[in-house]
Amino acid sequence: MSDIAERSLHTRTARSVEAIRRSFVDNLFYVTARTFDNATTLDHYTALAYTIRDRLLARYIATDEDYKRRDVKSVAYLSAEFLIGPQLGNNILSLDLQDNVREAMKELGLDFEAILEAEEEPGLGNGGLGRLAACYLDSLATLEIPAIGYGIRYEYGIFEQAIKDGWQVEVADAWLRNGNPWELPRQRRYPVKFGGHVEQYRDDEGHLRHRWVAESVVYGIAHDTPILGYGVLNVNLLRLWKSEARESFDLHAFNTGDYYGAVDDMVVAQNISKVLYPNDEPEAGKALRLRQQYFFVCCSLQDMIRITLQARGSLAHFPEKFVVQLNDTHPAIAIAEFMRLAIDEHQMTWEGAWAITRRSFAYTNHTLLPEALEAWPLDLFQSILPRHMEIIFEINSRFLDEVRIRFIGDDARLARMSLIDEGLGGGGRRVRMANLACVGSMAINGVAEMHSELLKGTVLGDFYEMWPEKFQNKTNGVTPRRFIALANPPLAALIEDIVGNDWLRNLDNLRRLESHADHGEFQARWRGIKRLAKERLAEHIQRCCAITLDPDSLFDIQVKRIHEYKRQHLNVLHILSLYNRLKHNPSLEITPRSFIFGGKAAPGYHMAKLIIKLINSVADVINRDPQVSKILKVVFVPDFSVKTGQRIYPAADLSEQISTAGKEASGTGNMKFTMNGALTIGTLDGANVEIRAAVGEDNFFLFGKTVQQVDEIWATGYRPRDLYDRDDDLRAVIDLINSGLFSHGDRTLFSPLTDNLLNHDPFLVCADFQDYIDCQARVGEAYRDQEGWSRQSILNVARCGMFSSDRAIREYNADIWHAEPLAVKLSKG
Ligand code: NBG
Repeated sequence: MSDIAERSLHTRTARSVEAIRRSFVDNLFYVTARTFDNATTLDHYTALAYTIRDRLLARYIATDEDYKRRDVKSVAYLSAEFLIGPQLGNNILSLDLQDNVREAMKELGLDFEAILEAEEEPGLGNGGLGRLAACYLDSLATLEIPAIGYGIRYEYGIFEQAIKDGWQVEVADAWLRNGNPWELPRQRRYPVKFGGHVEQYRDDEGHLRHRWVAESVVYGIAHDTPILGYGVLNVNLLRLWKSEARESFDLHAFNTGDYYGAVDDMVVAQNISKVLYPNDEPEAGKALRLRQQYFFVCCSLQDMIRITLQARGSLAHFPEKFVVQLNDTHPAIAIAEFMRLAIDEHQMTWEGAWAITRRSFAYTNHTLLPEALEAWPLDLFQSILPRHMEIIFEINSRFLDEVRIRFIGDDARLARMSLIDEGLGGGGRRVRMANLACVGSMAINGVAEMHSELLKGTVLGDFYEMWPEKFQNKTNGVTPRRFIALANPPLAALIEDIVGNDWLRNLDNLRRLESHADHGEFQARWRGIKRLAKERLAEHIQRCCAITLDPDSLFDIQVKRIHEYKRQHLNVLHILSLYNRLKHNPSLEITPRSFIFGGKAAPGYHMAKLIIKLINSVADVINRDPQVSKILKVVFVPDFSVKTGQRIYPAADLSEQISTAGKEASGTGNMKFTMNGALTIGTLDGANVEIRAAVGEDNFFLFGKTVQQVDEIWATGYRPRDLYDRDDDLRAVIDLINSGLFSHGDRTLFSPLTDNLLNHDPFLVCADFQDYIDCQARVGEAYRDQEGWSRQSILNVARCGMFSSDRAIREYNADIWHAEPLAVKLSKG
């Protein structure tokens, strides 16, 4: 105790400007081996990062000790992705050291913003799913709920995107090349087996048991990143596993002279945590991906079991020590792995182990797209995880017996619910991971109201009929700490002026802004802040893309992964319709707009890459057109990430959330834009529905077919070409793309895209086109009334409280996890 007290005392004095300055200079010397004269901005970053890290360690250790002493139950959030973003600014915010650090850097004559900018973010996720996991860790810590995020320490995260000649080019993301001040490599390591076969034997009491004789073993080594709560002392853990060979090299092989064979083994083992798979491609059945999933799940469960045994002495107490949330199906193998560990290694009975499993696991589904539902080829699964295959067969046979009793004679249902897809439609037998997750979990949730409802009626409908009580909704949320306070300090300051200082922990307090929505003076300050953010983004775009934007124009922004269902091409068609109108009538009064895009396409997704090329080609023509470019500009900002996002969200006037109804599970970018005062143009899809309800129908630009109308269109037969024939605007823009204007005369470059729109149009771009164009005209009109627009913008922010991830986490905890919050104390602190 006195030990902690001493350390906390140390941190107290260490908070002064003077101490930060001294410690920074020390770290510059002792960590980076630089002096003030020859240090680069990156060195400054490293020195400051260590300075901040030193100041959070007392909290980190106190949390560990308090959690242990109080024998808490923890939430284990299992996720193949954590997109945590840059850490320095966030940790400074959580420690409430912003003013002092800024002052210390100023005294040293250093540019604090430039130092923050030097951080290379860990891109350990693809998009919304990974970022959601990071927001949830932030809220768990802030709400003082003991939690560990478990995942993979990919050596290479999501690729960096460069744009060459309008095309996306992928560059490997060597994010660790400058070191990583935030991670603490740990001694803790666990063995993970792969391949081989299973033997049966009788134990001393004569029970039949199974022994997995593996073909190879790798080790998982824990790397911990502290996750600080805001306004509290709790520091939770993000524990990521790095794969390594059993020994640095195999001594036996070495002694027999096979040095290179031993090196090979090492390389094979290290490959497991080498690189994150980009998503949005149909499941390719990649063996390495399955190994990654099993690898991190196996290490994580061994870690949880160790902690349980240490605290309680018996695995039977697991549900009192942990509740395990499966972030999509990527960690669903945990159900079978827990059974294996319990039965084979801890000698539990099947029934005992299954009862614990069903009390401990919960599953979040993040997509309705059938092609994104994971199903592993059975042969592959069998060869990598032979023991798990047996266990899954056993779970399945017991489960299907239950189904048979409930639904007598319903063979079609049995086939649909089976954990094994028998592959009768071709494609071979497969293991269905979503079914495994449903069968082994106590709770199943979707991520927005509409998505949760659709799940019950479609992909998980059979499971809903079997266990309606398991199904829940947990609408996504995002952390206002990062997406308002860090991303938009001037807005945060204005909010604080009006609503007081507790809003970052109680986002509903933003309601107090409502009464100011009509105040002229307040509106003017509001517009000033938006203007500032737009100028900042314009500077960034000037630097990265050499395109000049007018901060007075309407900033119309769509940033997210590039996917046909998200319909970036619908946005492009609107731009082209404006272009056509301006060309025909140069004196036409149109609200000046800057169209800003950003987002990565999966490397193997050709249509998405063609959409990027189209955006850039349209940008080229429009931005160079002396007449049109006075009114319209188009930009594709390369390498959209958490970091660039923090610059982009605050600058938006209009947020594009235009997915085909029924396709976007929730969306979270929509919430980040709303929090920063953008108005949304959107369909009734995902969380848009709830955003519209919260901010008010009058403050949201709605267009497009509803889910029901979409279903009807498909049921009655959809012929996009008829729309093309009938609708002059639509025909004009599609013809324009095919004219060669955007492809140096090549009329075929974009035909995969336009042919698809005319012949199939799987995401109903043509069907929603006219409604979208009309709605955009209303947007342009509304923007001309700056007072009216400001009022709506203020109301959007005032009413966005429910989209805080704190609300989401409170709901998860109340309805699923039941973990007791524990306020960490620094004695004497
Ligand atoms: C994504 C959905 C988004 C949702 C995030 C977070 C996957 C599989 N799903 O709509 O597409 O906001 O998950 O829930 O990445």
